[in-house]
Amino acid sequence: MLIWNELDASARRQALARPVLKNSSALKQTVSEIIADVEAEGDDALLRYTRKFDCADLSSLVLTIAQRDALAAQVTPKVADAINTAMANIKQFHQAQQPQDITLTTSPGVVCEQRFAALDAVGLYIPGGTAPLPSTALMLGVPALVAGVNRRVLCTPPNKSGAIAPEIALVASLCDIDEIYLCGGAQAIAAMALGTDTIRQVDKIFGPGNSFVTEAKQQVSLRPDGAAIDMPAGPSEVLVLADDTANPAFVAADLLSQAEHGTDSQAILVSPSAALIEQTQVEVSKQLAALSRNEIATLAMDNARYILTADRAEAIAVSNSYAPEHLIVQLQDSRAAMASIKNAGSVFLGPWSPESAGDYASGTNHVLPTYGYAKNYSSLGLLDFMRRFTVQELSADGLRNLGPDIMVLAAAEGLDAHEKAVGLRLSALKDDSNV
Ligand code: HSO
Ligand code: ZN
Repeated sequence: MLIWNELDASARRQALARPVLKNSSALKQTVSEIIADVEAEGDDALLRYTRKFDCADLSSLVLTIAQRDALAAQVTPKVADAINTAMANIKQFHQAQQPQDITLTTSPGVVCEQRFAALDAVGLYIPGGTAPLPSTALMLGVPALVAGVNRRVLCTPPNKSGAIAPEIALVASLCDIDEIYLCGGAQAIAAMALGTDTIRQVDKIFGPGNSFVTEAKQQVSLRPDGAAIDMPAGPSEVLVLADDTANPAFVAADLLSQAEHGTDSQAILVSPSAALIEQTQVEVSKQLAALSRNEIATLAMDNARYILTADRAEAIAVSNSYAPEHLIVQLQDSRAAMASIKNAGSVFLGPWSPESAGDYASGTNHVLPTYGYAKNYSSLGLLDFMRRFTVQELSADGLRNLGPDIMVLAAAEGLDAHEKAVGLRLSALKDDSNV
């Protein structure tokens, strides 16, 4: 247990430090070679890397709609029902985020508009690996559908026999995704960003992944001929704010649900109650033993931090400076704490709001800013699948009124053509007073 009051500035920084990201020069080099190979050889490179990394010898990268639906039909009715329930909630919450266009007359005869349009083509990356996550497919597929994105492309690595998890196939079918490619890793990101014969280029790439995927997203996003990305990524994290009114078993379970994601997951408990911290530690060891991903969770919990603060206000201040991806608040009157909570990707209020609710089914998105980016990035939502642009229209009177000021500003910047573009029109208006 760390006692916040006894730590100096550097020990406090250390206590809230994130793990160093694996972005060595070797990783950067490997990823840039993969991207270059995909650019030069297209589908051949994709098939070769899929043989090498996924041990799948594919004749085609495409999962057809018939194959998608045959896989989807294997999902048990119980799981299919739960997927449908989750989807309905996620759909409702993202539909409610539909933005309103603005039309405003800023000065007489000068109309300014702000409009929103869906992106034309998006790439949704769903990792494979030890735990393929159909919930992530929902978190990306639903807002893309609701936003009205024209081309929704899903890339996910195949298993050795060239198939994907039936649950992912079901989500793809529910989200009406008909472009599915059996392709993962940096090579999938390169293909979606740059295009190959089979996989046409997209405008923006979404979704989590391992260090290769994350690095590839960074690299393609820096290329003018590449694609935009959703947000920078780091390991998943949770911070629980709890006092002695909290149930230690609930707190422990929330910390562990983060820990089981990966060995680099961050789990932090900040509390003004030493007793709650001690009871939670006992609960953690008890619950840890029973988890099927016990090894992963144990390694992650080795880096867990338990921080004792002087009071509730200091606990909230610690959380704000860490800026967690997930913030779970189990304080007396958790709702009241919202007034001072500033930085968090997603907040879970009160004893009955486990992170799992937002991970799967309540309706909020589980793609969230990690690694301190909750200070300056937002949680994923409908607007990330849209772009915002403006329109303006000036009437003759509008230009008559505003034109002289525009000309003064253009002259002050020494930009003659700008000045003329107004001046010529004003002269034309003088010549033709009927306009
Ligand atoms: N907690 C993860 C999302 C997830 N959890 C998927 C379970 N499945 C990152 O927000
Ligand atoms: Zn989770």
